[in-house]
Amino acid sequence: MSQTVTTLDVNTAPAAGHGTDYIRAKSGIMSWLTTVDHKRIGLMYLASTFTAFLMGGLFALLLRLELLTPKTTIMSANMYNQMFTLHGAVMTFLFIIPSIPGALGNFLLPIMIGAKDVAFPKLNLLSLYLYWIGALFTLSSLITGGIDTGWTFYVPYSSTTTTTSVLSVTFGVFILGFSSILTGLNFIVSIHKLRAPGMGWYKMPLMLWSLYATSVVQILATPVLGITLLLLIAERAFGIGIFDPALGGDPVLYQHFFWFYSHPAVYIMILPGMGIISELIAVHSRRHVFGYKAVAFSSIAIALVGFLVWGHHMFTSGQSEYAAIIFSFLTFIVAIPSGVKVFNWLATLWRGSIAFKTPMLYALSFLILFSIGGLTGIFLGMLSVDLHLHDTYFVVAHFHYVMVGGTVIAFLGGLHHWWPKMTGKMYSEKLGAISCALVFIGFNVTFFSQFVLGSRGMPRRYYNYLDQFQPLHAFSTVGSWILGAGFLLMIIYLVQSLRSGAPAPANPWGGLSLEWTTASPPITENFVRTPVVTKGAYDFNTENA
Ligand code: HEM
Ligand SMILES: [Cu+2]
Repeated sequence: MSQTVTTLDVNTAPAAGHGTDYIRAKSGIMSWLTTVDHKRIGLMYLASTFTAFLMGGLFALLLRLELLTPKTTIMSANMYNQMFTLHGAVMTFLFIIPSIPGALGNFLLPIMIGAKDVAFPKLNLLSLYLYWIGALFTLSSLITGGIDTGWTFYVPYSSTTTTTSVLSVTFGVFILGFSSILTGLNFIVSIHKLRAPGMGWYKMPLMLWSLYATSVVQILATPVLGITLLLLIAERAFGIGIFDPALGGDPVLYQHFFWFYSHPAVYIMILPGMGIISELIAVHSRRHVFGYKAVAFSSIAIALVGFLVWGHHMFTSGQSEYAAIIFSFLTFIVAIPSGVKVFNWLATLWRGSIAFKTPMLYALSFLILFSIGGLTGIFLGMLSVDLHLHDTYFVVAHFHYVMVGGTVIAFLGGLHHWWPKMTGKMYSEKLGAISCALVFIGFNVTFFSQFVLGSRGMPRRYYNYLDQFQPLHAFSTVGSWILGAGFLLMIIYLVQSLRSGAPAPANPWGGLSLEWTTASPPITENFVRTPVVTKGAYDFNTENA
């Protein structure tokens, strides 16, 4: 059963005149580098962002290895500063922001709305090229002396003091911003203009509402980061005196500009993940999502209220008490729409016929880890508590629970859910479950211990530390090895799946949204003819009745 009035098969079997699947339709590297097919662009984003993840992950393992002992273990203090800066910058700007919209979003969005491609296919390819150019500038610092400012590039250290490669890295991030804006633009116009006949807004999969909300933030917030980085570059290159107190500037102004983007940016990171979770929970429990409209509009609410809380990163910057109280209050407010999602996902699972396939295991892991991340965010939103926890490992643990426990886990769940559709291959469910368990256990061992470290006063970004913190640091480091083993096992069985996996059927999980009506992998044009939508994406009840 599906959203179309026609039977499932009509849109899967390539009819006469239609090419083979999008992977084999054309061959040769140039057919990829010049493609405007959203699916191919999605796959290239997947390969690029996953490479960035592996690079950032390697830096993380080296950081954790250094933290195994309170004194020098494997690297110098300078190297440590450079390593966490690049880890944070690579993971944030090259992996987590572009990964879900660029890879899964590009592959899925046109198919989910019943279209052949996004609204501006050439702009879509340009967004990928801008990503690659931005990545080259950012990573060139690996051979030009590194960067040691922290991923936030705070002034005046970044503008006047450090001798590391601030200009090339910040220029790289500046370019990456345009890649993000173009992706958002394409998604908003495609959703408004290219939905198949019959697909009203409330018939859209919730993944699309999340991508829509993400795109709004990408378009509205990213220009602020662009301007901030241009001013930093001008300050460093020409000493224009906008941030440097010695020249009449204000370094705290930089923090306002930076976080006015970077807090909404955490929603660019988490909203797409939340969209994936709605899909996984509905399909693998065969239940209509509880409170569809509430879940849909909570994405929009998160995107908008998320613009009002940036000051909670600056409670210790000397901002006025009134500003701090308002930012603290608004931070509690922004937690409400996230809570709505979590409770609606739980209500959806209730009495569902849950299939514990790998995607669902990741979805259940997300529910636990994201809740811990979200709740500890409320701790940090509390003025009196944050004064003690700011810049400690409690903060490091909090954002890893939200960004790794949330977004990365959702990304992996989505990757396993749509892998058969993207590649035409099945993977080993047994190895999938083992790897998910290793990731879940390794992650909690690595980062839960850091909540304890932070609450006992262990500062972040410290190369050496007091002996009393060593047992927990060592425990955390061992956790990072288990986490690394889980990711490694996943790479092994997914590569194996590409080489010798069983061919995937069009609809391995029994989903009802449009991507499951196409072939696995889909033909270049996606559909033999434009589908007509008569039912919602989660009408499992109707199907059962
Ligand atoms: C996958 C396993 C990961 C491990 C083991 C890990 C570990 C670490 C460690 C040890 C630090 C440095 C702490 C300090 O000295 O202050 C750090 C910082 C950071 N990590 Fe991760 N991380 C991981 C994944 C991620 C991911 C996926 C992101 C995604 C955005 C991320 C973003 C950051 C950021 C932004 C910082 C702060 C860097 C700074 O202080 O400038 N990490 N991480
Ligand atoms: Cu924030």
